[in-house]
Amino acid sequence: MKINKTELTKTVFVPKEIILDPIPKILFIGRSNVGKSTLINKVIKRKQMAKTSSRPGKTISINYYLINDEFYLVDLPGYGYSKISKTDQARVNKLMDAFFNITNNIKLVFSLIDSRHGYLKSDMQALSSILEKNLRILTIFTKSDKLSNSVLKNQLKNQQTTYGLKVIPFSAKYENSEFEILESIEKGLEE
Ligand SMILES: Nc1nc2c(ncn2[C@@H]2O[C@H](COP(=O)(O)OP(=O)(O)OP(=O)(O)O)[C@@H](O)[C@H]2O)c(=O)[nH]1
Ligand SMILES: [Mg+2]
Repeated sequence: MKINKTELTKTVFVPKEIILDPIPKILFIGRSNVGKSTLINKVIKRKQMAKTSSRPGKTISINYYLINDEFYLVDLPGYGYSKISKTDQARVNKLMDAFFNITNNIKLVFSLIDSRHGYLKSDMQALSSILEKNLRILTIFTKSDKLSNSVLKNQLKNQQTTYGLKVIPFSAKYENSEFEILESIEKGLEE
């Protein structure tokens, strides 16, 4: 998969702005601060296309990036950030519900999980509505540079045996770490 063209098409704050066109969509979802925007930047090889921060809760909108005029990468708002105001949280919940109800042609959902913690109960809660929809989900373990090789290996094995999941390790700090993700996107678009 070669990415020749990227364009931030739309930033969406309210349900009525959600994109309804049939262009294929690849989603990125995960806890606030897990590294969604950083990963998207790495995948599209743009330093600052997707806004990142050390303060979590930055992405409380849905951001659509049109790739090669062919498909969207979608940066979804992070869940599980306790400092977001009740009003904002309610707004985001409503936006996400609407998104999963009216969006068509979702090809693949990348579930981003901090490699140090693995899946937590709260991840399962946040993902439950997606699991119900029978969408294809692939797990990415982010920030793998924060673990030693042997600990990371163990973590990957654990998730495999506990959940039967194939997990892709990723670090924004490692050269070519996005390669397997790009391959998965390509496959996801074909199916
Ligand atoms: N060490 C390390 N830090 C990372 C990595 N990826 C992201 N970070 C850092 O983690 C913080 C959060 O990254 P973001 O990409 O903004 O996280 P996000 O999931 O988009 O966060 P929200 O938009 O709040 O949901 C930033 O300070 C990043 O620099 C990584 O692979 N390794
Ligand atoms: Mg973000």
